[in-house]
Amino acid sequence: MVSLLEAQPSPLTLDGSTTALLIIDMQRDFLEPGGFGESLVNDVSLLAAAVPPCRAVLDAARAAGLLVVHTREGHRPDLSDAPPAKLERGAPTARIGAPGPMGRILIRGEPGHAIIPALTPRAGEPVIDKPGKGAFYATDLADILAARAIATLLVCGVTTEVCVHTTVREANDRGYRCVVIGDACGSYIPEFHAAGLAMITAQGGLFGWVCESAAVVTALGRLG
Ligand code: TIU
Repeated sequence: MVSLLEAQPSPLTLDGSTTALLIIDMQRDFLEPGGFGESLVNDVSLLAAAVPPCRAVLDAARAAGLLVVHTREGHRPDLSDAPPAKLERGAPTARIGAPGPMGRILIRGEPGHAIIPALTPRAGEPVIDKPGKGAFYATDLADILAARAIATLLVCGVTTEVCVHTTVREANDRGYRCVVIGDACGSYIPEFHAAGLAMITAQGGLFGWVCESAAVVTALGRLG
């Protein structure tokens, strides 16, 4: 069944059988104090506004029977998959792998690496552990999407201009129709959030479409 989604720069049709919801890095390490986001000297409370819209589209996607894929950014405990160039960059208050209140920062299996409780994956929903910013790099995401013949990605999560954008750029080059759910994304830097969304729709849809979570809920409701 097909439904029309209101979006910028134009509406587009959604086929529930070939559309997936991709939720990027809604992890405690980015959204809660004491994690990686705060170690980079960010105000993590700026990301909180994205949680209810993410929850709304997650509920709608589950009800419509869409494939839901979650991602987590993080590294192996021995840091063997963390390039020195990533570890040494910037001036964080605590580096990747350092101990923090939610365990070692950005390390798989630590409490801070987990997806926030409001968006906990259900059994059967793939969770992609990624060492980079893009969700396709060094993961089996492309295989999972191909196995379900997914052509359209509804993308949300954090942060807009970093892991969401990198993933959308990767997906765009791989031929996916990418729809970024603007209010279900968030950034520590509000002007980067706005610019990131503007870049998606510029020039007639350079990387795809941008829409509101309410529009996704409406469109998916017609599929269910
Ligand atoms: N998930 C993600 O976006 N990783 C980041 O490091 N984002 C920042 O904004 N720093």
